[in-house]
Amino acid sequence: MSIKEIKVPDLGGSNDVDVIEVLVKPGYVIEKESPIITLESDKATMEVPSSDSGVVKEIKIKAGDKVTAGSVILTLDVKTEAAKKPEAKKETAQPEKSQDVKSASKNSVDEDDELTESAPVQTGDVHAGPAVRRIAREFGIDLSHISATGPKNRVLKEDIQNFVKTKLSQVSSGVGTGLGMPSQPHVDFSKFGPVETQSLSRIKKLSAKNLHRNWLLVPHVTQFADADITALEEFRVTQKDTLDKQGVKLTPLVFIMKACVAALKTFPQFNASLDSSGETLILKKYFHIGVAVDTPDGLVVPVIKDVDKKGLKELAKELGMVSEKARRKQLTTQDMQGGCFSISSLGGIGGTAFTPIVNVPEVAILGVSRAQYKPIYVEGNFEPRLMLPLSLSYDHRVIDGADGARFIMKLTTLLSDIRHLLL
Ligand code: CAO
Repeated sequence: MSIKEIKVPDLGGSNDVDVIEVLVKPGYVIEKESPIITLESDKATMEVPSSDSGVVKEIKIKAGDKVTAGSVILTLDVKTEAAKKPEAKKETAQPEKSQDVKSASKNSVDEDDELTESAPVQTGDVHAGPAVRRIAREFGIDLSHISATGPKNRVLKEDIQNFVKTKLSQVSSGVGTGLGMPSQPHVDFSKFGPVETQSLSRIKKLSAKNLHRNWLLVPHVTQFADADITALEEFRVTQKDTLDKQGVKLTPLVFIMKACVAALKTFPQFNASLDSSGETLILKKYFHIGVAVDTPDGLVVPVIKDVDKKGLKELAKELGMVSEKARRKQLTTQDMQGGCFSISSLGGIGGTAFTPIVNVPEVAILGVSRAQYKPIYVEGNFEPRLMLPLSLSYDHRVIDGADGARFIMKLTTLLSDIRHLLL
């Protein structure tokens, strides 16, 4: 092993020149003439080539430092065999400290990239070194589209990597592919204040993808209406204690599920799916209702099967079991398949209304918000009535606005007098 210091060459008389970027790390195998640092003076930006080949041992400077001719940049192990043939010897050159050995050979820079101190590499508004420009050229990336995070607004290699990563993730999530969607810019938020990064849970990643697809695919319309559930609530309260003792929680949701089934029977186009060609409607003769459940890991939508065939108590029991299963992460794929129509109830939390996203391939979804007593004008007088806000989103390719309004009015009628549910 022979350690050699690699120093800053003559800078044409310039002193205290800024180090903008260090292009190598300990463990890198470099060849003579490989660019190792980028300097920037008032007049020019230049990449300093190594005066020897070898394995980088220690970096003596960092971005932001100022250097003069003779300043030590790094130390190089010039006798390591790997240094002679960097590509062939990459693995064997794994250093004692198991550092990552990478090649930073001269080949990584185009023949036409000037590496001398006279090389001005700032063109237009974009500020980048020759090696970065070469990578951008290879990927066909216009540097002006990249958010620069380097000193003095300089585009770094990491900026190109982040740009490519963002683009690839957008392709896999469907953004920017054929829909003319502008892509989300990459922003370094840490420039504005302290930040923390958290990776999304598996459920969140999955639902983000589905929600985004559904949002883009379906022309949504949301219709709102309030249902008078004063009588329903009176009935529920009379039953609640008895059922509580049996471990069954009777909430307004099970009544809403039954009302939805009755409305789906009246308006079969809501109990349907478009086939994948988008030209045929498949009408379903069964009534499976998806219920959105909030879990610490994100939103899941288990499906309660054959709601038309089950009573309120049975439904309440099943809903309790299934939401518990969801929160314990025990739902199976089968538990979440086969839904005809979904309900998303935020009534236990609050809020006045929201616009739920249709759960494709279903064609409609009901959002339920918190019921409130409101003064309602009844036969010449204001009466306190418990009003339940409903938000029906539907796929306008399948359902006309008039049918959307009819469906939600049917729901309000059914819920305002639950005897209708018996018919
Ligand atoms: N108005 C007023 N009170 C309501 C109500 C409403 N619309 N809906 C429920 N409540 C009451 C219940 O009666 C219960 O009170 P009591 O114990 O006094 O009876 C309380 O609020 C809590 O209800 P709950 O939320 O535990 O039960 P639920 O049957 O209404 O809902 C479930 C079950 C699983 C749907 C719910 O727990 C849940 O996860 N909701 C969130 C769904 C969600 O995240 N949707 C968003 C999807 S879009 O991102």
